[in-house]
Formats: sequence, structure tokens, C-alpha cells
Amino acid sequence: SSTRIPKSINEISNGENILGFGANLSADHPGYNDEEYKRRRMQIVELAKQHVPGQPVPYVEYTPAETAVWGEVLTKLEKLYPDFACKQFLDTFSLFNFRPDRVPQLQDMSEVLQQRTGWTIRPVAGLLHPRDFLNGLAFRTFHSTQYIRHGSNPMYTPEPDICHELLGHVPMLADPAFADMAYSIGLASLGASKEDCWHLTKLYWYTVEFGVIKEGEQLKAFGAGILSSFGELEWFQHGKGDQRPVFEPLDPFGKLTKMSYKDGFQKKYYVADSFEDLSAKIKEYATYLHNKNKVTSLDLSILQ
Ligand code: H2B
Ligand code: FE
Repeated sequence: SSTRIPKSINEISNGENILGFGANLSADHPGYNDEEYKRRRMQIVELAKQHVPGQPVPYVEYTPAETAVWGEVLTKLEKLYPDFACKQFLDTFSLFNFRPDRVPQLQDMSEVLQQRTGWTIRPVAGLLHPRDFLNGLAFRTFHSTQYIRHGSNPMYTPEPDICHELLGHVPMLADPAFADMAYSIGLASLGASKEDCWHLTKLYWYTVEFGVIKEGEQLKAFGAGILSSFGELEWFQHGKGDQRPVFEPLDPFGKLTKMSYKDGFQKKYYVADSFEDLSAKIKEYATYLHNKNKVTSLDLSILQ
């Protein structure tokens, strides 16, 4: 095939191929003028870059100010989950013993996941290139940032941070059916062309980041971008004023709508019937991509 398939997680770098902010925050980042914040962030990123797969994730001693940010985010979001989060999330959430007075260590969270679903958390220097990030999912590895958002506005971050990873992604990855769905997206990305990767980025976005699932008559959130956002939790169920989001069933083969990054909440959400159903559809799509890109079962046998 034309694109190289990594043979192990060691062939995916967690420190190169970083998109987005890195150390140079853009002018609309809340930490843009805060030299101390930028220094601190670099310090945590340097630790992440030194991490070797298979070794424990480096321990970060979070400051009282950082802990206060975590505590505020946890306390506010936790209150909303019973009404808005899917049952799988509510079931797995308690496994992690989140406390407002302590930022969890990625290593401890990773150990819980390894026991439940065999997934591993790997620290990463920032927003990883989509191909590397998606390929990681095929190795049941979730690349996670370890730094925390700027303290000036604890309920907002323009990029992933530890609050988003731990409150949005990690509980869902402890659910076997969800974890298998995420793995399927990773599988689909092996050997995918650039265009395919872009489509898979959207598929990831509308499931793992902003997915919604049917529970009887209700719609509940399983996407981390909803679960880690105070405003988006409210918006996806109740809208705002007389505006309402649109809901559609998800077809991995179909065209997926434009993603909203900075211009507010998603206008459209895709609805899953179950994680098993979603996984089956994504696996069909993965098979289609593998055939198209001449990825053989031998190429994929490294994953066993
Ligand atoms: N990198 C990191 N560190 N966290 C993410 O959640 C993430 C990423 N998401 N890179 C990826 C890109 C996603 O937006 C898709 C697959 O491109
Ligand atoms: Fe995310």
C-alpha cells in the first residue's frame, strides 16, 4: 500500500507531527500573554516527549492553581452528567474516583483502562497529526495531553487539555463496546489515503468527539467534546432560544457535514442506535478502505 502502516506503537511519535498551538499559542488562546503558563506547559510537554511506550507515564505534580481549575471543571460538569450523559458513561465514571482536590495522574487512569478494556493512555505533546492519532487507536492507544487549560476561564479551552481527556474520553474508553468502536476507526485508518484520513477525522469527530446515542425516547451524549463542555451539554438537548441542532443517523459511507471548531457548538449531531451497531458499520467501512488501498490481512496481522 502507498501509506506506511506502523508495526508497533513505537513507530508513532508522540512529540513530532504536532499541529495547533505547540508552545506558540495563537492570539486568541487565553494563555497567549501569560509567559509563566507557556513555560509550565513546555515543562509538561517535555516530560511527555521523554515517555517510552510500556514505561509508566511521567508523574506531574500539579500546582494548587492547576488543581483549582480541575476541581471547578469537575464539580460543574459532574452535576450535569445524570441528565445528559449516556448510561455507559455514568457506569464507568465511578471507576476513576475523580476528586476535585487532585488532578488525576494519566498513569493511574491508564491502569484502570488496561484492566477494563486493554487500552493504554500515552502522553502527547499537543494536538497530534490526524493520521498518527487515528493509527494509535488501532493499537488501543489513546494519545492524551497532560497539561491543563489556562486558569482565566476554567470552562473554556480551544484545544484538548487534561480535563477534556479525562472527563470526556477516558470513562467512555472503559466501556468495551465503545472501545471496540474507537478501535474500528483506528483499523480503518491503517493504510488510508490522505482523503480517507480526512473522512475518518470527520467520522471520529461525529462519534468519539460529538456522538449522541438513543436511549429509549431520549438522546444522550457519548462524545467527549459534549461531555467536557458545559455549554454544549445544554445545547445538544435543549438548543438555545428558538434554535435547535439537527440530528441524523450516522452512515460511515455517507458525506459528513462540516465540523464546527471555533464558531460555537455543532449544528448537526449524528445519532447512534448502539455502539455495537456503530462498530459493525465502521468495520464494513474499514474493509472497504482496506480493499481500495490494497491493505492485506498480512499487513493487519501485526495488530494481534
Ligand atoms: N491529538 C490529541 N492530542 N488529542 C486529540 O483528541 C486529537 C489529536 N484528536 N489529534 C484528533 C487529532 C482528531 O481531531 C482527528 C482524528 O483528527
Ligand atoms: Fe478529544
